[in-house]
Amino acid sequence: MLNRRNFLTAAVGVAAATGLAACAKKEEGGKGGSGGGDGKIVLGFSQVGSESGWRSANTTSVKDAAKEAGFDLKFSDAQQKQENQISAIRSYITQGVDVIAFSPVVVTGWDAVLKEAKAKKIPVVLTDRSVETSDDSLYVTLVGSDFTDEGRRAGKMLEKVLETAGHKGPVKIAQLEGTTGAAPAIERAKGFKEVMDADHASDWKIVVSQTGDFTRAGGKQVMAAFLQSNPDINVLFAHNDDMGIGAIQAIEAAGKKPGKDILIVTIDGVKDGFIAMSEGKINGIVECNPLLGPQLMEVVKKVKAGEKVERWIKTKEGDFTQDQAKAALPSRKY
Ligand code: GYE
Repeated sequence: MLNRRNFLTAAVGVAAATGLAACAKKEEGGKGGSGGGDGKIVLGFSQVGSESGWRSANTTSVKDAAKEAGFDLKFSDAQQKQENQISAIRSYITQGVDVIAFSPVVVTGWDAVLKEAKAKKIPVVLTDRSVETSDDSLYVTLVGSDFTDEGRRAGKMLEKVLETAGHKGPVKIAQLEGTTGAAPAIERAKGFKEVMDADHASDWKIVVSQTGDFTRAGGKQVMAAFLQSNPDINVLFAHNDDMGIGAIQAIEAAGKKPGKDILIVTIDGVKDGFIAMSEGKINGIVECNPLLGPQLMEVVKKVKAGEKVERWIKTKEGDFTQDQAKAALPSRKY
């Protein structure tokens, strides 16, 4: 927590200092004028949905930071549907906002709408999740986490968890994947597999893997099916806390003990994840920081002013084991 807060403060400080030093060039990054007519920066933001605790915290952070920065924020929730995000972005283009920011639900299929934004000279900032595009000029920067590294950290976390539990014998892993085609689902799986292939090719095996769409209901339903088809699973790696929490319900319903019969590693670090961990039901959590709002607003200001920004502004985060859960719980902000 402290690390993260220091990092954010430092990042904002650096951004502010750079902003003062550089003289604001209009025209270049944005449309030159402010779409609001009252001098406020108009930011169109298309959110993925409200699928998880992480997402709620992220939405609050974006809204609060936009208010704090004095922006006119146009916000829409795409309910995890790409077509909704595409129409939201189109409507921001039609309205002539200054900057568009969005957290893309999946990685592919954005080129057409991003080209429309570019044609209207509206800069696009990605936040949280990345896209795959043939044309790098279609977005300015990504403000978000390194999901591949989070997957690797989850692999390393599982090593610790197995050791603490004194686990012997084969490690039969069930993986609950995030939304199919989403950057965090692809990259977390990739990072985890890297660790597995490099150091545990003979003793770890992913026996089942399926999407739970980053939701509790999805996690519960898919885990129940996993337990039916593979009752010998002894580890669960869930791409987010919410699916892990849903899975805990399914594990208990099957008469097993989460955190004991099935060791659980998740990613995010939302309050409910920490509560489950302090109750011994989750064994390790890899943090993914949702409080991206302040960093995002700083970047939007710079982009609007035509200043150069880094291509990827990474988020700093930590890892937590059960013995740290109780101490960390009161200071969890989301
Ligand atoms: O881990 C999950 C959310 O994109 C990092 O999306 C985000 C992920 C997060 O639904 O809980």
